[in-house]
Parts: sequence; C-alpha cells; structure tokens
Amino acid sequence: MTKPSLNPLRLTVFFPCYNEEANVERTTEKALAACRDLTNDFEIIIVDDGSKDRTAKLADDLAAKYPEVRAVHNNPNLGYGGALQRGFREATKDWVFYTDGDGQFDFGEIKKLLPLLENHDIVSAYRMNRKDSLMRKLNAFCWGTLVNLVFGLNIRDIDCAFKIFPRSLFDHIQMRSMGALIDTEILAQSKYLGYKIGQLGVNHYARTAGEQSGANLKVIARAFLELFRLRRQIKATTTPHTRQSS
Ligand SMILES: Nc1nc2c(ncn2[C@@H]2O[C@H](COP(=O)(O)OP(=O)(O)OP(=O)(O)O)[C@@H](O)[C@H]2O)c(=O)[nH]1
Ligand SMILES: [Mg+2]
Repeated sequence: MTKPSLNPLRLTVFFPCYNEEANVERTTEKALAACRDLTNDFEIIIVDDGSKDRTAKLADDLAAKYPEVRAVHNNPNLGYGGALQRGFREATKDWVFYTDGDGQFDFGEIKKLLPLLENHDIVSAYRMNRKDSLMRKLNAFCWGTLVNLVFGLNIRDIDCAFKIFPRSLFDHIQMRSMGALIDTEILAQSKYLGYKIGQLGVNHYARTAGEQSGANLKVIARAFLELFRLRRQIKATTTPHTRQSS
C-alpha cells in the first residue's frame, strides 16, 4: 500500500453515539478543538446510532453550526459495530481516527499517535489507566488473550476506542461485525494483509454522563458468535501477506 501523507494531514475524526444527549455537544467541541490544533483539512462525523433520546437532533444542530461537522444516522440502531462501519464508510479524508462519543478519551492525544505513523500503517492505542470495574477489566483481559491467540495478533487492548487508520484500508477489508468484534475484525484482516500496527498508551476517563451499556450479556454473547464466524471468514477469504509483528 502507499501510505498517505502526514504533512499536510487530511483527517476524518468520527465517534459513535447511542443515547449520548448528555455528551454529544461536549464531545464534538473537544473534537473540533483538537482537530483545529492538528490541521486545516479535517472533517468530524457524528454517527448517531438510532438514539432514542435527543442525540440525533443535537447532532444535526452541531452539523448546522459547524461546517466541519457532519451528522449521519443509523436508523434503527445497528449496534456498536454497525456504527463504526458507518463511520469508516462515510470518511472522506486520507486518515480516519475514531473514538467513543461519551467523553472517556481525550481527543488531544490524537497528536501522540501521529509520530508512530512514520513507521507503522495503523496505530491502536491501549488504556493506561482503564476506568472500569475489576470484573470488567478481568473479562477484557480474558477476551483479549483469546482473540490474540485465535488471530495470531499481539494487541494489548484490542477494543480500545482510540485508533487511526489509512482510509484506503477500508477498500481492502470486509466489515460484517455489528457488535463489539468490529475492532478485532478490522485489525485481524489488516494484519493478514501485512499492515504494520503500532501501539501506544492513552488516558481513559470515567463516564461522567449517560448510561453504561458496553458490557451487557447481549453484547458479550454476540461477540462470541461473531468471533467464530470471523475465524471462518478470514481463513476462507483473506490471502495471507507477509506477516509482520506489531
Ligand atoms: N452500547 C452501545 N454503544 C453504542 C451503540 N452504538 C453506538 N454506541 C456508542 O459506542 C460508544 C461505546 O459504547 P459504551 O456504552 O460507552 O461502551 P464502553 O465505553 O465500553 O462502556 P461504558 O461507557 O462503561 O458503558 C459510545 O460512544 C456509545 O454511544 C450501541 O448500539 N450500543
Ligand atoms: Mg464508554
């Protein structure tokens, strides 16, 4: 692949929002400030995932107020994977960054990822101080170990919602995951295609508003079903390239 230029940086930033009426304005304004600090050539996409609260209206108002902001809507709700797929498909700039819409990450840390892109094709961050319960951290550890083993990956925090990709990657991979497996689906295919994945620690903050929903049983069950499907799919459809270590 030919890596896009980092100077000037052409950047899409997007974040999924499901019932984030308490967060979407603050998140968008933080994204705007961070992007303006990095480049003149950027777009911000709010992916409203069929929210039942006022998120859709607030996202449309933000898009009307700021020319760099666009709001897209999945209707009905398609799940976390469906929301990320939409963001990657809507992106038009050379580099695509995504994070969560609930304010648990600091957009200001995007600039820490960029130097790694000199020697890597993708950067996948890990949470240095994950603000979740011990049980949730334990579940994530077991899940991460399983996924790394199954796909021959070496990713420290695969579901960390703080990653940057060249947009062209999405012309070469298939995204089918509608749930939490989406990150694994993207990184496993990238690795098989020979993309070099860099990793770096970022801060994680507790949710200050809105409702927790990231680890309910439905989400976990769907992730397991998708894991087995993805294993079959990758074996059947992706031609392995030169394997590189991350
Ligand atoms: N849970 C959930 N989140 C979605 C969905 N679609 C988009 N999102 C957004 O995806 C991001 C991550 O979801 P969260 O519920 O915050 O998941 P998490 O950070 O792992 O967990 P908590 O914040 O602790 O619940 C948030 O910005 C959500 O608004 C969906 O269908 N379900
Ligand atoms: Mg969250």
